[in-house]
Amino acid sequence: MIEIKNEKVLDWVRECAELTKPAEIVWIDGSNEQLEALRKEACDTGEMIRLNEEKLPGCYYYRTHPKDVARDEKRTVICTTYQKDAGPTNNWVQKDEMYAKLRPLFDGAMKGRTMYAIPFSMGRPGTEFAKIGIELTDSLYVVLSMNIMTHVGEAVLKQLNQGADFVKCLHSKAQIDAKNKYIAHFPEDNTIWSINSAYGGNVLLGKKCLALRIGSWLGRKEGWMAEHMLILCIENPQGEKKYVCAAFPSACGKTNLAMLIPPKHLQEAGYKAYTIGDDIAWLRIGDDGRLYAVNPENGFFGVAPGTNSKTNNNALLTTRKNTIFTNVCRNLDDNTVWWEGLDQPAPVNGEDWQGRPWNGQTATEKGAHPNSRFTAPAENCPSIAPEFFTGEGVPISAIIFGGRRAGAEPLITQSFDWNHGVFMGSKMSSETTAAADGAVGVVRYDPMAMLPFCGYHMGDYFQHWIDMGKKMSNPPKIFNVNWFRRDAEGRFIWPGFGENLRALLWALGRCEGKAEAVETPLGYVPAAGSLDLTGLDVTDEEMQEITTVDKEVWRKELDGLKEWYAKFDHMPDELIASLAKLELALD
Ligand code: OXD
Ligand code: MN
Repeated sequence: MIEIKNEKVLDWVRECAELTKPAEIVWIDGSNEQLEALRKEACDTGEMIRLNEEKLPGCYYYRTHPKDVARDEKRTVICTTYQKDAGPTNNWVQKDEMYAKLRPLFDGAMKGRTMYAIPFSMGRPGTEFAKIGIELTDSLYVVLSMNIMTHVGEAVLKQLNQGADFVKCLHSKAQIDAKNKYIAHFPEDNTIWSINSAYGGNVLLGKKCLALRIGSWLGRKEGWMAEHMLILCIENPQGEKKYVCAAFPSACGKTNLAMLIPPKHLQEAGYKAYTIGDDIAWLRIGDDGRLYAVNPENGFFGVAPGTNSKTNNNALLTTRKNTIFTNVCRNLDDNTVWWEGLDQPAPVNGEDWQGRPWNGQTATEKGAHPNSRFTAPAENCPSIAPEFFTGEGVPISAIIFGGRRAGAEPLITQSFDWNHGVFMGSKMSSETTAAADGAVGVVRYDPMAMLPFCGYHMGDYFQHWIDMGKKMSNPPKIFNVNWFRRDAEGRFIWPGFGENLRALLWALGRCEGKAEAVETPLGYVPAAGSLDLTGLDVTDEEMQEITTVDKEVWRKELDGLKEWYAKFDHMPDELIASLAKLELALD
């Protein structure tokens, strides 16, 4: 391995080792040899289980503590000098106070353990978009997962030796003590400290912590954007490629949309779809005044339950090798994995996500945790785009916002312009899911799907969006979608999954000034007949229901929206004006 010579790096690692007192320090260089030895070690200690080598080559099973199975938003904190910088939607603790509180918890936390030092890059090392981090951790699961999710290897080590700056990420699973769990961000110091958790979203510090919370802070400072968005490429029958970004709250179908398979008649017509990213987009303005996006990650940390050959065959195929499964159900007969919704019979001789004997025929409880996950290399994905491998940005034609709402929001709405699109994003709301601790199914505002991930004051975040719009001569068009409308019986009206491409093609049609639309108080919705419905089992009345704006419903929504806006001590004038305009249009 290349020896690290960067004094700043060495000083910081020494300081963290003095605090956490590990038995030894091991540097991770991402080589296969080293990783293979660590995988073996993880299996020897029982931390991980090697799965069936023929059916799932290179795959491993891992289980977290039963109370440590999701992102913990109550324990996620933004620590700045002044509260005004964290804003009203983040948990805030004064940064010096937080260091003082965390130091005793980290003191000796790695005693008798190995501290692994993982230099990693978000974004391909050396590209314009990339940022380097170093994660220090006492968890082999973190080491092996970071090697899937980020770019680890010699290129990063070389950059560090050339003096590259880095985000300082310190993690200790400590005692997995829920009372002392913290995921603390110090954006002023480019620092993240996470303790007493082993769940991916809390401990794979390159992902939510660096790429979104610290990333959004850096983006504002440096003039770019870090967003909770998938990136999808759609190729038309003429071979023209168009790129869209889409923001949905956690566990609302971003991975499914990112890997969508076009409906048969569109495939036959020559449409293709390719995946660039499923969770995070970093966006910069190009010299041509357009917005360009990269996926800073190198793998997918996807929700397993519900993934099957019909809902997302590409995701399923992605997980067939070199994947780590967390908190799913294990089939003891053939040492494979299973989860609810998989198109395979449940095991009769299984172990549930907590390691208890589980028989799919008699079980009354779920075999896999609803937020059980797969951690899989992006290169496994059959639909991965060649653009993913270059790390150069792709030009974005459309930005799609969306939430999980049984009513109110139409299937698809186009904003009047960029600023109105920012307003659309600011009023996004969704029913909560199992991806975060807490009640599931409660409607909450989740602007741009960034409520749990924005590292600073959201009023300033909206202003940053407005300011970015001013700098672009050719900004993407902005849309809002809702795949989750339900009828009186509670059934989903829109079929979703691959069929969502129909709505995206309408959006791309709008970008080219082709598709017909009708103006409503919320924006433009598809005119009757403008959305391709070939072969769909949705009646005209149902289409009418999901593409119109119910003023009565929206007057009630408006009350909630005003309350939401009142939370902020400052909001861009442009958004206040959009809110007033909506109120007027609903009268
Ligand atoms: C995720 C999340 O894991 O949003 O991507 O929680
Ligand atoms: Mn996410």
